[in-house]
Amino acid sequence: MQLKCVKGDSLRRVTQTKLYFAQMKSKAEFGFLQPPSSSTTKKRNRPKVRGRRLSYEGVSSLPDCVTYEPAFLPPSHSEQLMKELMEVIPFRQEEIKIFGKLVKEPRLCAWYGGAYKYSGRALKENPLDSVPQLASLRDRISRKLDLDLNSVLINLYRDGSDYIGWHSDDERELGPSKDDIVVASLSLGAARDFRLKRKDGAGNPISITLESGSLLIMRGETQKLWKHMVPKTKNVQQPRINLTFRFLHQVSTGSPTPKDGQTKRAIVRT
Ligand SMILES: O=C(O)CCC(=O)C(=O)O
Repeated sequence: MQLKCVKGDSLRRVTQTKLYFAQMKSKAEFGFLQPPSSSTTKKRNRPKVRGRRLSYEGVSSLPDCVTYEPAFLPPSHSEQLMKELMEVIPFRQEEIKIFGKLVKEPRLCAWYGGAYKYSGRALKENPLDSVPQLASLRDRISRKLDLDLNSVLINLYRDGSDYIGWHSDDERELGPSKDDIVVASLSLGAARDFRLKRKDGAGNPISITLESGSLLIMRGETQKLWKHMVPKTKNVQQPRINLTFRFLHQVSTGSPTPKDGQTKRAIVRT
C-alpha cells in the first residue's frame, strides 16, 4: 500500500489506519463503519461549552439554513467509497498559523479545486476531475443543489483524537455570494458529533451526530452567524472521512460574479 507525503506520527497513524482497513478487507466486511451513534451521545459524556451544557436535541433543532440528510448514500456505497478514497487520496498533515505560531492540524487533509487560502495557509490548485469518485460526488450534489460546486476540502480524522476546532467557512472566495455560502458536507466512516454555535452567543450550542453516508448542507447565513466544529472524543477508534464541497470563485481567472445567489456553469471547472 503506497503512502504519500506524511511523516512521523502522522505516518504511524495513517499506517495504522490503513492496516485497520486491510484487516477489515480480509474479513470482506465493512459493517463496522456503521456508527456506534448512541455511544457518542451518552449523557455522562456530554461536554460543556463555557460552562453551558450542550443541547443534544438533534436535527429538529438545526437552524433553517442547515439541513441534514442521514442516508444520502446507501451503506454499501459509503463503505466502498471510504475504502477507495483511503487508497487514492494523498492525505497530509498540514501546518497552520495560529496567533503567529505554526502548528500541525489535528487531522489530515487534501484539497481539490482552485487556489484557496485559509488559516494563513495557501492551498494550490489541484484538479477535482483528476479523481473520478470526487467528480461523480460533486456532480450528484451539484444537481441536488442546482448549483455548480467546484472544489472540495477533504478531512481524514484518523480516530477520535483528531478534530476540527470552532470556525466558520467565510473566506471571501467562497460563494455563490457572501450572504449565501454553500458548504455541502458528506461524511463517511465513523460517526462523529458536529456542533454549531451562534457567533453572538445567543441560544444553546447544537450538536448532531453525522452518520456515514450523510449529507449536511450549510447555506444562507450559516457561515456569517454560526461557527461549527467536530470535537475530540474517546469513544471513537475508527477513521472518518469528511468531504466539504464548496463553491469557490476563481478570482484570479476573472470568472463572473453570480447574481441572485445562484450560478450555473459560471466557473471554469478545474
Ligand atoms: O468534519 C466535519 O464534519 C466538518 C469539517 C469542516 O468543518 C471543514 O472542513 O470546514
